[in-house]
Amino acid sequence: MHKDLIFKKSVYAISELPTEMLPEVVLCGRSNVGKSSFINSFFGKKNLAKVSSDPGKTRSLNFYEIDKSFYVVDLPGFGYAKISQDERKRWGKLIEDYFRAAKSIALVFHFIDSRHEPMQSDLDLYKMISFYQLPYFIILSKADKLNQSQIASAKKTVSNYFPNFNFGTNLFFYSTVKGNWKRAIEKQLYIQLEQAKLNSKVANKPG
Ligand SMILES: Nc1nc2c(ncn2[C@@H]2O[C@H](COP(=O)(O)OP(=O)(O)OP(=O)(O)O)[C@@H](O)[C@H]2O)c(=O)[nH]1
Ligand SMILES: [Mg+2]
Repeated sequence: MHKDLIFKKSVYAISELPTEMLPEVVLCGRSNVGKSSFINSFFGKKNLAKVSSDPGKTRSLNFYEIDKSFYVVDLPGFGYAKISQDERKRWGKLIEDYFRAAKSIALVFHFIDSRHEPMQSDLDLYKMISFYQLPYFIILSKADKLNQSQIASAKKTVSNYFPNFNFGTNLFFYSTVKGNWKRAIEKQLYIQLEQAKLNSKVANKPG
């Protein structure tokens, strides 16, 4: 399905954002939840994004270009204990500055490890991004680690925290190991990208 996947650039300061405008699909969430793994698995290119068993692997905003038609932006994960206070502040600021500066975010993917309850930092992230009123998906990652009854209880838990989200529309399970959850995300992703294109055509219409 995806033919052309390239790593575009790493951004360490807002002044370095790509100048070429494409719709952006932003991946955010706590460290180690599987954001970078998602890129490799979902877009079917091994080792495109750097993944590690050490949390805190992604330290910049990493832009990947998909089929010359949109960017996937891999953000550094938060909540990683072993980084310095200064570095944590710098990441937090970089992420907030990015949301403020970005002009073409089409969709936000917020990853939460399906084995754990959403944490305060997840709620804080949601609150921060909600301000921008962007299309927003929650991805419950590593679902291969759950059995059927754990899946059911994860569904209940997350619905308590995020009552205005619906499974199959903007709330999904995902696994890099089992492929059965991919299709639903893919479908909604392309709906949102089409919508973003339409919106930008309306916004750029002369007169
Ligand atoms: N079993 C299983 N393991 C996964 C899955 N997704 C990611 N992992 C593992 O989880 C670990 C962290 O994955 P990353 O993709 O590096 O996580 P990240 O969210 O990018 O982490 P940061 O860069 O620190 O923010 C790696 O060891 C992955 O192999 C999944 O769906 N199932
Ligand atoms: Mg990462």
